[in-house]
Amino acid sequence: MTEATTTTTTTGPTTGGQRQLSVGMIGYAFMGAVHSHAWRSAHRFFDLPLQPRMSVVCGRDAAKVEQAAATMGWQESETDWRRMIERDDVDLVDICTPGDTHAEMAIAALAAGKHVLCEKPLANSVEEAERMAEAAAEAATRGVRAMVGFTYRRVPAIALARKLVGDGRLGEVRHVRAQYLQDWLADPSSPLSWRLDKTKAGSGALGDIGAHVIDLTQHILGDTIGEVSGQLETFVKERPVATDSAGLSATAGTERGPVTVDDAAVFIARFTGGALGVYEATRFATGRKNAIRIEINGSLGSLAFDFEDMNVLHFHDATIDDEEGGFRRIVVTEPGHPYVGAWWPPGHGLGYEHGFTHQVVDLMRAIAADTDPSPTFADGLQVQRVLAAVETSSETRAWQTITG
Ligand code: SOE
Repeated sequence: MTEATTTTTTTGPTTGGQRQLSVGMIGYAFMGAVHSHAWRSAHRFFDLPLQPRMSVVCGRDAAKVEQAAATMGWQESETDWRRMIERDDVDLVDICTPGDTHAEMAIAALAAGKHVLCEKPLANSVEEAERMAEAAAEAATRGVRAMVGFTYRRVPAIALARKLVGDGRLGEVRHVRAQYLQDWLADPSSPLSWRLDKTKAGSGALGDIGAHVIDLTQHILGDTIGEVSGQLETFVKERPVATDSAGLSATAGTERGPVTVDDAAVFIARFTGGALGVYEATRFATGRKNAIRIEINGSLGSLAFDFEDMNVLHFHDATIDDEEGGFRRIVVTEPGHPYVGAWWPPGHGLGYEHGFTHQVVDLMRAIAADTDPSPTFADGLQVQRVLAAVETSSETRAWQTITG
């Protein structure tokens, strides 16, 4: 591991009395675009202790990354991430690259005294995630902070769900039902892009989208999964190799190659606090585009959420008379709802990109307050352990306990 070279508390020069946080981002495809939007918009809507400065975006192709810098609002572009993390005008490194690069980049950035925001899942293996969590814990002693991008925690309806559970409105939680359903791979002629390559992505639907619902349900409950029993399946074993890809779109070539990750993952779980969980993650649910569905049943009530109707949370209060009971549709667009007051007048609703803005807002506030942002790399490691346990369970056809 690289020696820690810098002791730092952020940040660069001040603008109008406000400290600046200079950001360097690695990767500029789908996640890079939505992260750029977040860095661009955060200070326009939220009162922040730090002023983000979009210093530099990094990618391997000089012409493409220069174009991305111009389109997405970065001041400069760079082709060497190692050079980028050493720059004086970079206080925070935002990692938006495939999982096989996360450990090396994040550990190097933390050692160089740079705060880190790293896309999910934290890593491609438990071993990498352990090294990252260790590096983050050490960096925190120098005031250097690290966050993993489980963005959906910052959807207002999800934040409200966590609050209701935390306030005891559901009583004792007994059932957790969670699905992440997409269909962008259901067509067998869809090209083989990096998300279908285990060496790059670590796993398929399990890590790419299953990781989100694992994190979300643990976050809402304030509890962790203790054991799992699961099955993975690869329905389409071979696809045309992509000649080019951008975000989720790719161009198919004539050559064919093997799919080395799961297309779908299902598992059952036991939470340490006693709740039972049923999980499903698939990119083959025809007609479902980005359906993150969570239902939680407790002794005093239930909650239900679907990202395809993301400004709504359904709540059943089991303490009121049956005659007046049933799920109530809470429209989460009011100023008192988490994050909402910073945006539009009541009732106007938010979209996919807002969760990313809330993520950088919370990250900047934590950095300025010299506290760990949430979710930490330790939280990312815990999710990684659940992913690994589901994979092992699928191979061994046996229950796996989450240890560590
Ligand atoms: C593709 O399945 C993907 O872009 C994921 O990688 C993201 O994490 C998810 O939020 C949307 O879908």
